[in-house]
Amino acid sequence: MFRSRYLRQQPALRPVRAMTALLRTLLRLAPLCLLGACAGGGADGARTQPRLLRLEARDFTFATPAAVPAGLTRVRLVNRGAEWHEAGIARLPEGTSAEAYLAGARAGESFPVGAVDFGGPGKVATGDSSEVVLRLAPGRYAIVCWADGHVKRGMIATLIVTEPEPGAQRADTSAAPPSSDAVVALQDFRFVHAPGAFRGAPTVLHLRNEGRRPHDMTIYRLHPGRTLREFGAWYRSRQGAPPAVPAGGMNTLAPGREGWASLTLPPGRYFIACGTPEGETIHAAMGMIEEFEVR
Ligand SMILES: [Cu+2]
Repeated sequence: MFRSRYLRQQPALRPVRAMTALLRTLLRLAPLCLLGACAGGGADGARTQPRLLRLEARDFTFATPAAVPAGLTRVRLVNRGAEWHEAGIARLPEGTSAEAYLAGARAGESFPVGAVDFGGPGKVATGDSSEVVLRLAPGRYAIVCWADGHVKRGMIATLIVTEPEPGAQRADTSAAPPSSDAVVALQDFRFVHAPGAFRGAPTVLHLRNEGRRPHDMTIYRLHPGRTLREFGAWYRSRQGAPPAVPAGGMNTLAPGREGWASLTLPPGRYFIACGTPEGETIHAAMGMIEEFEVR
């Protein structure tokens, strides 16, 4: 999540239609499961999918349910806006509110009200979506888009995570974390993972913040022939079309927190970057950035 002062306005981008098409196909094939109906628990007691929390981003609002039960949750962000959007899920300390978070963000704070960053779906372009699995504890949360400082324009929503209902408890406890294909450790200040963790086939990455600072992992796909250096130049100047497009990832995780990101990356050149702020800079500028190729 590139926060507040680091990014300015971005031009509208072409949708990533391939991923949207894939999503549509999946929705046709298994509408009930993807709509969360499978979270009620299998008759045979088998592990079930975590329940789905669907967030829709527009310029500059979130559509979200008011409340969801605690437990493992698939959080899907669908970007219906023209801008790049993301969804950070931050647990608000007792006695604070999304309004207080917003006031802090507008006052220039990078980590308002001492909220705990629980992760969230990484940044995607218009028409695209991204999905993560998180373990949500009961409490009051803010859903925030820090991309280009959108939160300051009011792109924030409240989500209440309730104690699981007695009847639903079994479903929550029987939902297992996704089996992951690779672990990506977020350390101060680098990504640590096995070679080949990022690949073209559908992949679940288990992200763990092993550092002492909050971290995120935003994925960008470079347009053919474009380079990370060119992206850096564009990032500073904001002149012309961006040389890369965001492709999801994991929003900011507080130290010790974890989550799972579901990815299907078309072939191409990519980089991952941590946009979490550190003083006047961001972790990407401190070396927490890595380029790779998906074949
Ligand atoms: Cu970081």
